[in-house]
Amino acid sequence: MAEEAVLGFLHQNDEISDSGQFATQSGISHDEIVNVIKSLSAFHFVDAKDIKRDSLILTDEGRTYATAGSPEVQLVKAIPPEGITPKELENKLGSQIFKLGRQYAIKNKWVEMGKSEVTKKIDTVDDEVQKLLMRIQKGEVMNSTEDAAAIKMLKSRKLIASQIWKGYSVKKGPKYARERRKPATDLTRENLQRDDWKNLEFKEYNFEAKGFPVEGGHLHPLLKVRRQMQMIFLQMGFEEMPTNNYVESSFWNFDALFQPQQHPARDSHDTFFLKEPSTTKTLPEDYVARVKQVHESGGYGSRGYGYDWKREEADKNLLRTHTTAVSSRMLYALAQKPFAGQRYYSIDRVFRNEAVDRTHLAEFHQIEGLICDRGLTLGDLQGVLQDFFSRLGMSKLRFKPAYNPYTEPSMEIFGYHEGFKKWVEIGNSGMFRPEMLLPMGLPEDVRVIAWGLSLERPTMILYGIDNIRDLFGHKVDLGLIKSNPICRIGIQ
Ligand code: FB9
Repeated sequence: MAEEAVLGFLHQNDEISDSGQFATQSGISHDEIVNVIKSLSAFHFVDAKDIKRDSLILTDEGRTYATAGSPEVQLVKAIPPEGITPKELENKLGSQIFKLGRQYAIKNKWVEMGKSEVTKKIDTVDDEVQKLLMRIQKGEVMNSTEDAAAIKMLKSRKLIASQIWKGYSVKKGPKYARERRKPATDLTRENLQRDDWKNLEFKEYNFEAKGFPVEGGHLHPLLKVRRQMQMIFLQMGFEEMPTNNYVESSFWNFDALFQPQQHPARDSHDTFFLKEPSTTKTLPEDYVARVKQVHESGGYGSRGYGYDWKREEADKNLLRTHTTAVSSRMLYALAQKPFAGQRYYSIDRVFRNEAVDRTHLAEFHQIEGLICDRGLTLGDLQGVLQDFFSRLGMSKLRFKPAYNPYTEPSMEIFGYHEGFKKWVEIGNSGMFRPEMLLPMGLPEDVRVIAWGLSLERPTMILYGIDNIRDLFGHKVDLGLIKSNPICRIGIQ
């Protein structure tokens, strides 16, 4: 109906100068007119130009007084000729109307507000405020000077507010027609058979239109970076270690790594111990004896820790706290064969009973690399770290002495992040202690250099994710999974 009205009007007239007045005249809501103008102009049936003007609208309170009358007039009308007590009057009007009404009725000298009695000084009163509100409600133009004062007063009483009124002036467009026929969106067999395609209006082809989003699987960013890390290790000649056992014995997770049984990491504040199965079934007894030995009294040039090592402590099952537990198994297995150098890596979940915060969850993915060979040095470790991290786009490294129970010397690794313009801690590393390697049966001159980092930190940095909870766990943001970049090479 609005479309016929607009196209019809333009058939007789050159222009609709003001869509607002046109709406009032044609008794159609301005919003409906505006929607039609927008759609007709989209198809070039009309040319529409914005027109704006400052308009006044009633606030909620203003709208109530436009119907019920201003509070001061309501108050006067509620006072019987013989007067009334303030309490009764307030009950009649309600406290808001009573308070506002009293304020303005007194100001207008319409009432005598005694402590115990309220009387009115006038019989009839004209509700100027209500009249003004209704004129504004009807959209009447109010630009006279006395109107200006009234508008100022109504604004100060927060009964009206200014609002930019947006409308259009409309002229015929290049595609103007008395009536819009739905443009054909397809040339069908019927059109050809009926031969009516000649006078069909075809809808313009929108080559910019986005196709339907192709739903498909989405790799979690963690798995993309895992793949990236895996590729780097494989390109550097490393072999992946089997990490498919989250449950580990304290022996391989701690004792084999020469981590003493009273080390703080070994109590349930840091480690998830298992209630069922609480203890491990089998351990290589001869090797266990050597581990007991080295913990208690040393050997291999070490004086050990000199404490009473307990088998039952080593038997306790736990959720592994690091994939270094897998490294100890693999190095022990390597020692049972004629020695050959080996490069191993692991990327899998580890569990730590830690406080959860923006960058820490109770589980994360540890990445570990190790090289086991004769005569390796700390320089070799720094060299392989340089190689590894430069393939991740971090070529400026710094090493800070650190301590791990199972490596000596140990180094924290820092990389300079060009984007953040700061040094970031990107991992930890060291040379496994002889007290760990020799009881396994590895030859004297075999050294093992190793390092570790997390998968979550680089992924958060690469994908600009601030809170680890958006990345991993039950609060993961699926939108992020679906809309993250295909892949991000290099850190920068
Ligand atoms: O991942 C870490 N940081 C990091 C790594 C990479 C990165 O971007 C990459 C270049 C693309 C950005 C940041 N960290 C290790 C450093 C910190 O985040 C640290 O606060 C948190 N660490 C975890 C442990 O938290 C308790 C990260 C995790 C970590 C730490 C040490 C090891 C493994 C993981 C190790 C080891 C190790 C040492 C010696 C021998 C064998 C293994």
